Amino acid sequence: MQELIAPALETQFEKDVYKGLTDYPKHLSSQYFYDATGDKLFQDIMDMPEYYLTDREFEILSENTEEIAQLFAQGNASFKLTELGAGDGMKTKILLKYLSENNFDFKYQPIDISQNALDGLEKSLRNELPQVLVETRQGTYFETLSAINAENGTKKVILFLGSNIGNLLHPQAMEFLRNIQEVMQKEDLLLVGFDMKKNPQIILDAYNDPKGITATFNKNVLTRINRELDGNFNLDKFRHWEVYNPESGTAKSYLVAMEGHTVTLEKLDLQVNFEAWETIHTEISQKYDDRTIKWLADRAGLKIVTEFGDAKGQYKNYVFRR
Ligand code: AVI
Repeated sequence: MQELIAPALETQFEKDVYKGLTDYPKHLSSQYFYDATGDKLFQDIMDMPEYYLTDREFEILSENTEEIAQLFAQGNASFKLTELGAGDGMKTKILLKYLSENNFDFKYQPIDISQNALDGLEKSLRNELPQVLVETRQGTYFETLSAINAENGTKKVILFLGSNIGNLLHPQAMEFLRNIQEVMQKEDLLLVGFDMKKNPQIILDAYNDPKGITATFNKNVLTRINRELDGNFNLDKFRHWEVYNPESGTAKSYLVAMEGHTVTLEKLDLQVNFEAWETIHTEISQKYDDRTIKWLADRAGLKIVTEFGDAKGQYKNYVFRR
């Protein structure tokens, strides 16, 4: 039996897990994949040959570094480069290196939900690019919008790379872009990485690798619940399952219960029943086409400045202004 009276839930994590596991169908947010283990697993995913997204964006930023840098600095001597969901900053370092070697006047503000990722990034930048001024900030995208706006008067260039926007449903993505648009001034720019629709098999393979790294990443949310909420999820009782709808462009990740069983989360005073084959929806990874990007931008009040694509036409970086 599921507990019907909600106990006092303190953190957002507790509230979201409680809601997600008492809703039908069940769901958990992919933002909770990212603890120290999740960060490492995502690094491993980015290194997998099947996960083409990282290489494609790396290619775009490497091939167009000078043009992008000139665009950032246009009309202004100095700017603040804010990166939402910076992670390990691996691709951003291409831009940071060029900007610092060519004496552009800028400050780098990486924002990430994971303090662990930010610490690693700050340390690596101190070693690799010590002349870059870095000011990290921990928080969710929505929490940190105020940080973007902190220094009025300085040109803002906002980066949202790695197809992170794809982890938001269209209404959330629209709201998110609109919130950014609202803190942008006329000369500010927003550079966003979009994973484009393509052969559906390529997409499925990227989220369903044979070594099971993505499966472990998906299940990490259960490990985290076990650790932080005194849970007793048995990971072997769940299977990672990926579906991709080529019409909507939505890839969805699920954890499927392989047998009926009950899980207890002591900290939430909650027992969760799973029927055999019941699902927990954990992530969406949206794929785009130009038409959908234009539609999103219009609704968010953003204008397209330019776009950059990779040679295979698999991925695009769009630049927007308000
Ligand atoms: C972070 N994000 C853009 C990744 C994606 O492609 O949706 C997370 C990921 N999930 C499974 N593999 C990678």
